[in-house]
Amino acid sequence: MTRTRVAPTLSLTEVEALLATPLLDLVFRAAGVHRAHHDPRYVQCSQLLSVKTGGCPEDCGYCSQSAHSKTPVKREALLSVGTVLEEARAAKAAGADRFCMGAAWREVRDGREFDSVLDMVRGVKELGLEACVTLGGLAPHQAAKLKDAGLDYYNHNLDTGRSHFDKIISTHSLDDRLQTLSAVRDAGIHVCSGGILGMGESRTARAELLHQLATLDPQPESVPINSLVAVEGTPLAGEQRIDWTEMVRTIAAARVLMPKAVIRLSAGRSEMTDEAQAFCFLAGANSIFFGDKLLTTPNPEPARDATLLAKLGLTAVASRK
Ligand code: SAM
Ligand code: DTB
Ligand code: SF4
Repeated sequence: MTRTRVAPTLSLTEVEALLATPLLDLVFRAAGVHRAHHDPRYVQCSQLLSVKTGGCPEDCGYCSQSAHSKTPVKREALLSVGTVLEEARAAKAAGADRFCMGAAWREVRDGREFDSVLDMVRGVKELGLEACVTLGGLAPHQAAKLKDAGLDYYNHNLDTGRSHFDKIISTHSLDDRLQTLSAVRDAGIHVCSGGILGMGESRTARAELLHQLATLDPQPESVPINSLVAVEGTPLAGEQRIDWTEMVRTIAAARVLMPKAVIRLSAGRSEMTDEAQAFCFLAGANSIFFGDKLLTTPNPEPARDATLLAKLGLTAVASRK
């Protein structure tokens, strides 16, 4: 695995200045960085599945699955390995190259359920897909078991900048999240970590998030940038949707700061126009969640995505010749 080392001197002020660059100058610069490090014709496509939905003890203010919020999402048991592998097969047939399984857990607990998740990872790998999981906090010995099962990526988002974190989540800290990322990294699993825009945060908080991600050493291999999907019953239900230019700006800055990472234009695409998404791809996004559902909320229809990619001359990684 090639690990990107960063200049240890990257300052928050520099990241703030980057984010404040006139939009078209920033996109132009980011597009150059993108083309220097990636083949811009390809888009990595991950399909998500919620393998354990709802009833989470954490109080993340954006989340439909928190037991602290009264949302339309019902608590469900862990899906069976067979059901999950059926979904993974369908995702592969539809053109996904990675299958990402999410659980509404605060943290992984050793036992039968974790053993089932390890079987899911093994099964996904046997299908010839990359495997990713997002299961909450993780201890080093659990990360080692996931690595042994063949896991490629662990997703654990920092969500927002340090100055805004405790306005959104009180039941765990940003440092808890960083500790899990260390366990993932030390086990030799690729790190997937990003955040959410549109939770009432300032530009400075967004700069803090990017600074924290870009100064991880090594940098994350995968960086999802989500736009809040405002869910009825959550504390952030009434939050105004973020302007599309802020999404483009943040993606462009992430691309400049983390040249080798794959940057994912993640949640929130259903509410974005094709034109705004095209701008995000130009600014350096080279990954999407694919399939008509994210974890509990809608994602664009696969046919709409296929049309958009074709119009832009982009190809899903799985169709790479
Ligand atoms: N429980 C685990 C955790 O929190 O890490 C894994 C599942 S959690 C749903 C995964 C990530 O999805 C969150 O960290 C957050 O960044 C993102 N997410 C959740 N709800 C969202 C929403 N309504 N809008 C945008 N992103 C969201
Ligand atoms: C990520 O950054 N975004 C995904 C994935 N990692 C796990 C989750 C998006 C969830 C959107 C809200 C939902 O569908 O519940
Ligand atoms: Fe949602 Fe994960 Fe927070 Fe639980 S820990 S409330 S599943 S984001």
